[in-house]
Amino acid sequence: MRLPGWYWLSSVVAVLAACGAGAEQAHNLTEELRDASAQAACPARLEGRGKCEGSQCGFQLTLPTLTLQLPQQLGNMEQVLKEVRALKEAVDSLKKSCQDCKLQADDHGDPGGDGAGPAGDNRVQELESQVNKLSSELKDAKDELQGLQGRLETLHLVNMNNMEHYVDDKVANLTFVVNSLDGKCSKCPGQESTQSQPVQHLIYKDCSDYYMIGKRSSETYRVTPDHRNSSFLVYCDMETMGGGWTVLQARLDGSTNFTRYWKDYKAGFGNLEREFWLGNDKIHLLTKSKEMILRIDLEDFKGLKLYALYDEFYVANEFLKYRLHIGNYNGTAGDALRFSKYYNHDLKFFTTPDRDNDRYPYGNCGLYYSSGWWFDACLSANLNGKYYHQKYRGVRNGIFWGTWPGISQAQPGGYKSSFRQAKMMIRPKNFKP
Ligand SMILES: [Ca+2]
Repeated sequence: MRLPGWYWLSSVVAVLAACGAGAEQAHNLTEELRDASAQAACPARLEGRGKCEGSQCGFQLTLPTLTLQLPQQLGNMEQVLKEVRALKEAVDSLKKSCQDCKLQADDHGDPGGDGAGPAGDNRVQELESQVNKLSSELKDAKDELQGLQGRLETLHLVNMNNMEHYVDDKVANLTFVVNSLDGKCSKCPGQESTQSQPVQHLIYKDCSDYYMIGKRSSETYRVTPDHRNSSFLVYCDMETMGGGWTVLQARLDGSTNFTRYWKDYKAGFGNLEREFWLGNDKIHLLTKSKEMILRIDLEDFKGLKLYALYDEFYVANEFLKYRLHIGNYNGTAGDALRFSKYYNHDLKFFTTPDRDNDRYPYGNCGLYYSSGWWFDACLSANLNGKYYHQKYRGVRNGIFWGTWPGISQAQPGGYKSSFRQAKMMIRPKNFKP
């Protein structure tokens, strides 16, 4: 930048003034300024420029090398500047590589990973919608799978029952053939010794078979309802309504505790001559062997005796949780097993205090009512309840038959009726006494 003439001149004058000479003096004493001592005192020199005349003459000022004393902090300036330069280079390089990246991404049709642009937003939305779609498809597939699983279970149960019936039919046919051959052989020549013996069934499947060979005494007999399983003892009622009954359960005096776990109800417990539960595995084999009817006999402490008859009775195996199947009701005690839409023991699984297969979602009916039974949610009948010797209060966990005369009039919290006797027994449907 060029300074104005007046500024330049005034500066020179100021320098000379600092050296102890006036302006006029400087103008007139040019020669004296050349003096060495003067030079040492003031290193700046002012001299004329070549040959000239009067006021046209120019002057030349010579200044020594300028050395400024700066604050110490300014010494770091150079280092700072270096760093700033390095930073700038780094920024430039980053900027360039960024641009390269963007160009490369554009080449590949990918708007880049920052997702900040509208293209990025679209991509995210697209991905989101795809994820939502997949999630909904997954849910549909899961529902479908559950449906299929349910159908599979139903099919499995149906097939199991069909197979059981098929095998049973075959075994029944074979037993019939064997029995008839046995009868024929006893008449064969050379078999005189056996001819004198009465023709007997090879297998007594239940009490009705003993009745058929003339047994009329009510007592225990050995039966083999299924040749693939071992035989076992049962109590036969040969008197009630023509006889031939295989007794499954009996309550007489409270001598046997019926508050028991699954394994006891499975195997059976008690005394066959008194109070007992025959056992779910045995009941299953007996009802699988032949088409059975069920008779229930009840007596209260007033001496009232009533009965219920079901023209079908089948108990499934343990795998199917001893599910109950009952047919049409007939009798005097009322159809308490199929009391209503909400209290129906037909087609229910067996539940014990340690095995909850009932339809009550908030707890175990077997635990609450102290017994093993085909509980619904929970009961309109329970012949395995506690044996009370008289009416009782509290939880209705005694022997119970919901259609018993007067029983529905019981007040909540009031006294509950109890039963002196209960008995469950079965007989083949086609039995003719
Ligand atoms: Ca339950």
